[in-house]
Amino acid sequence: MIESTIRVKNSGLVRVKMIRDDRDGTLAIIESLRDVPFDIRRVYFISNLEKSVSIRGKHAHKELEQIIFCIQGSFVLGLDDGNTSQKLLLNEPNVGIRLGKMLWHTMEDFSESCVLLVVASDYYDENDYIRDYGDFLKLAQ
Ligand code: T46
Repeated sequence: MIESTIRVKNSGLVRVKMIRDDRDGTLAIIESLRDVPFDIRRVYFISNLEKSVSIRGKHAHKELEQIIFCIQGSFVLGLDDGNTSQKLLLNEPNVGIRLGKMLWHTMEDFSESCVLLVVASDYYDENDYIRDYGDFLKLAQ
C-alpha cells in the first residue's frame, strides 16, 4: 500500500519553492542549509530507468544524509528503519523525501522518462553503505 504520511524514523518531507511561468515551464530551487538541513556536498541524478526491471537502492547509509526528488515522472520509494517500513509515491518535482541515517531505501515502479535528483551531505564513500539487509537489521536495533 502506498501511504501519504511518513511513519519511519530519520525521514520527512522537504518541500522547495517552485515558480510556475505558465507556458514557459517551472523553476524549482533547492538551497543548502535553507531548504535542506545540511550542507550539500554532492548532487547526482538518475535517468534512463526501465519501469519493469529497474530497482535501485536496496541499502542504507551509516552517516550520509540525503534528500531525494523525482524531478520528472514518478516512482515508488520504499523506506524501512528496521522497525517500520512503508512505501511512498514521489510524483511532484518540488517535494523531496529525507533519507536520513540508517534508513533502508529502495526505488522502483519508475514511470516513463522518470528522473531522480539527489542532494547529499557528503562525497561518495562505499564504506558508508550497508548493503546487506541482515546486517542493517542488526545495526538498526
Ligand atoms: C540513493 C539513490 C537514489 C559513485 O561512484 N558515486 C556516487 O555518488 C554514487 C551515488 C554512486 N557511485 C557508484 C557506486 C556504484 O558502483 O555507482 C554505482 C551505483 O551506486 P549505488 O549503489 O549507490 O546506486 P543506487 O542508485 O542504488 O543508490 C544511490 C544512492 O546510493 C542512494 O542512497 O538514494 O541513489
